[in-house]
Amino acid sequence: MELLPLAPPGTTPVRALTIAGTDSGGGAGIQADSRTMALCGVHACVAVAAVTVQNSLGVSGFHEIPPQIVADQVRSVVGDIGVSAAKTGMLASSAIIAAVAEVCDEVGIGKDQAVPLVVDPVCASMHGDPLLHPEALDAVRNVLIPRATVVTPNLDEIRLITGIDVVDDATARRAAEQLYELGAQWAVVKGGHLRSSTESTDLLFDGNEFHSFTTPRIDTGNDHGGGDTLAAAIACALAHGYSVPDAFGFAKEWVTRCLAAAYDLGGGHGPVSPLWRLEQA
Ligand code: PXL
Repeated sequence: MELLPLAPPGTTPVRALTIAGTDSGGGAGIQADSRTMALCGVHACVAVAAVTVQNSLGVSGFHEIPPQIVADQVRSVVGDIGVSAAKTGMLASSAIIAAVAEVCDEVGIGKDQAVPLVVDPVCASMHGDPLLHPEALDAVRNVLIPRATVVTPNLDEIRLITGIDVVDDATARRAAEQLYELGAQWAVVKGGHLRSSTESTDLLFDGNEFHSFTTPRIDTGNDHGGGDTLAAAIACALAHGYSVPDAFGFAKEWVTRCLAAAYDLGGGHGPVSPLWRLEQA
């Protein structure tokens, strides 16, 4: 696969911003985003929206950052450092989503703006622990997704957001159409969680055409942070100037390599790992 270029030592890399939650276990959330960004030649700016208490066995609690502080982090880094792409992950509440939407409009992040926005509409951890208050689902549908250049829900999130149970190609297409109708410029439907196939096929839809991307399915119990890594890699490729379909194609190969390099950690699910890139010349 074609890797994203690293900045020569001492030169300023392209920058991207993640607006998301931390993971004390270092597997998902901002920690996954920052690792992928670094290894894709991107300087990661960070707006912390929530602090989770978690290890490899699950999330036992979280603390939300005041919405104004979340927005201020975005305003602060965009005004000084500048970013070429942004992504959202765990935003926890409708108040944080509203503050993020407002500041993104103000600083030019989002669909049809200067800086593209990848929205990973995080609702729950892989263990099923909630990371979004149920009251915030309407804000995800009506405030967050309409600002997305690309939206990247997993199948559980699609069920919560659209009510559609994706089980085959027809339901995947219907889900992509509904996500597009909610206002996303590009909708992704990830097939990686459909356990029935030896391949993982994802759909990308822009209201006109379905693009389909297939990689071998990597069966591993260690897939913590996979969704975050995919969305972060899309943001990295966009920051490097890729089109959305090319960015998605890159990100799908990236996360497949990261799944193949995942490692055991603690007593539960280990993280996908982008550290394989350190072995490349
Ligand atoms: O993988 C989704 C995710 C995103 N953000 C945070 C998380 C998780 C999953 O556990 O903890 C902070």
